[in-house]
Amino acid sequence: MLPLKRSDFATDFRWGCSTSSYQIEGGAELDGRGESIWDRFCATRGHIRDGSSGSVACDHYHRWPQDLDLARELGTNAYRFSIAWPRIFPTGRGKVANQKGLDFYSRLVDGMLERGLEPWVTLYHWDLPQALQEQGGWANRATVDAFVEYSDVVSRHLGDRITHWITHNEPWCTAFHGNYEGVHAPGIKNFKTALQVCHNVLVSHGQAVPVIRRNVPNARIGAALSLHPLKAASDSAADVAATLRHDGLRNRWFLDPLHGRGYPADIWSLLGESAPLVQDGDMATIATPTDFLGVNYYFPEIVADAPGHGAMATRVVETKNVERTAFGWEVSPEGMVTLLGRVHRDYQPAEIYLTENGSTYDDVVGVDGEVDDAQRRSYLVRHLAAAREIVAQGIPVKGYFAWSLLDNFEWAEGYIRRFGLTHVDFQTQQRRLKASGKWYRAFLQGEET
Ligand code: IFM
Repeated sequence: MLPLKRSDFATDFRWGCSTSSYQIEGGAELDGRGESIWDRFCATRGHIRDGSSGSVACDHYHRWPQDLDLARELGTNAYRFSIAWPRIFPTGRGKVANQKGLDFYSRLVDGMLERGLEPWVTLYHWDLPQALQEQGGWANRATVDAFVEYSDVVSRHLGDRITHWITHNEPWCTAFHGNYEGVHAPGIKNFKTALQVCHNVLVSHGQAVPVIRRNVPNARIGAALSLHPLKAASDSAADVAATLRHDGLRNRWFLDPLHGRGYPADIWSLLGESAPLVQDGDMATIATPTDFLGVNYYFPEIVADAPGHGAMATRVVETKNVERTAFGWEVSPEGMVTLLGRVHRDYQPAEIYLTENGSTYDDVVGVDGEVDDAQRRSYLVRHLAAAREIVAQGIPVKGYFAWSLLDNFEWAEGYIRRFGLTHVDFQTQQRRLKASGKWYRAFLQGEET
C-alpha cells in the first residue's frame, strides 16, 4: 500500500465522524423528550446483552461542546449526527413542536458551525416515538405522514444552517432487525410486517424529499443504506441462486426502488402473502430524485443455499481463516471497492458518501492512560486506502465518515461493543482519544502515513 495522505483526495472531500442520537445523547427524560421505542425495548430484560440502555449513554446531551471540540481537534470538516424524533414531537406528532428539543439541536448545529464542522443531519436513526409504535409504528401508513410533518418542522428550523440531509439511516435494519428478527426495537418477529415497514419507510423518504427542498432551497438530500458485497459459498447453482436472492433483499430491495426500478421482480415473486401493500404512485415517490447516496459499509457476506432457513432460504456462512473484528464481522477493504464499483456500475448515483465505516475491538486502557487500538487503526488505514482506490477508479465518492466519534450504546450489544475513535469510560464519562483517533488526526493534518 502506497503512503496515504489527505492530499490524495480532493480538497473538498468531506472528512467526518458519524454518531446517532440514541447511541450518544442520554438525557432521555430531559426537556420534554418523549419515550422512544428504544427506551421501551431496553426496559425488557434479555433484549440488551448487558442489560443497559441509552438513557445516559455518553451524556452528549450535556457534554456536546466537549465532543464537538474533539471532532474539530481531529481535523474533520463535517460531522454526521441524528435528531431524536421524540425530542421534537414527544408523542410523535402534534400541532406544536417541543421548543426545548428544537433549541437543543439548534445549539448543537451552531456549535458545529463555530468549529468549522459542516452539519450532516440524519432525520431517522431508529428512535421512533413510542406513541407511534402503539399505533402500529412504521407498519402503519400514518407514520409516513408523521415523519413528513416531523421532517417539515426540523427542516424549517434548522434549514438555514444545514445543507446536507439524510432522511433514513439503514432502512434494512429498521425493517428487518426491528420487525423480522426482533433483535432491535420494537422487537417484532413478522416477515410481512417487516416488508410493510420497509415500504413505508421508503415512501416516507420519498415524501420528505420535496418538503425538505421547499424549506431548504440549497439542500443536498440522500438516504444512507447499509450495503454488503456478497459471494456465493461455492460455485454450485444452488449457492449462486441463493446469493442472488440474498442480494435481492439485502441490497436491491432498497437500491432498485430508490433508483426508479421498482422492487426486484425475482424477490417479489417469492413473497406471496407477505408482499407489502403498495399504493398508486408509491414507487414514483420512492424514486424522487436525490442528490447523493449514503453507503454504510462494514463487511461482506458469504452466502449458501439453506432450504427452510429464513425468508429467502439462505444462510450466511462463517468462513475460517479470515480476519474479523470482535463482532465477528469480516474485515475486507477490498469488499468496499467491490461494493462501490457495483453501486456505481448498476445505479450511477451522482455522488456517493461513505456515511459509516468502522470496527469494534475489545479496547483496553493502558496503565499510561493510552488506548492502543492497533487493529482499529489498521482497519481505518486500509479502508481509507480502499476509498482512495475507489476514487481513482472514477467512482464519485465525495466523503468518508468514520463510525464513530465516541464509544457508545451499540443497540442490542449495549456497551460491550466499542466502535469509537475516542474511548469513553462510561462510569466517569472521561474521553480518551485512541491510537486510531490519533492516526486519523495525523492523516487529516496532512501527515503522510
Ligand atoms: O452502531 C451502528 C449504527 O447505529 C448503524 N450502523 C452500524 C453501526 C455499528 O453496528
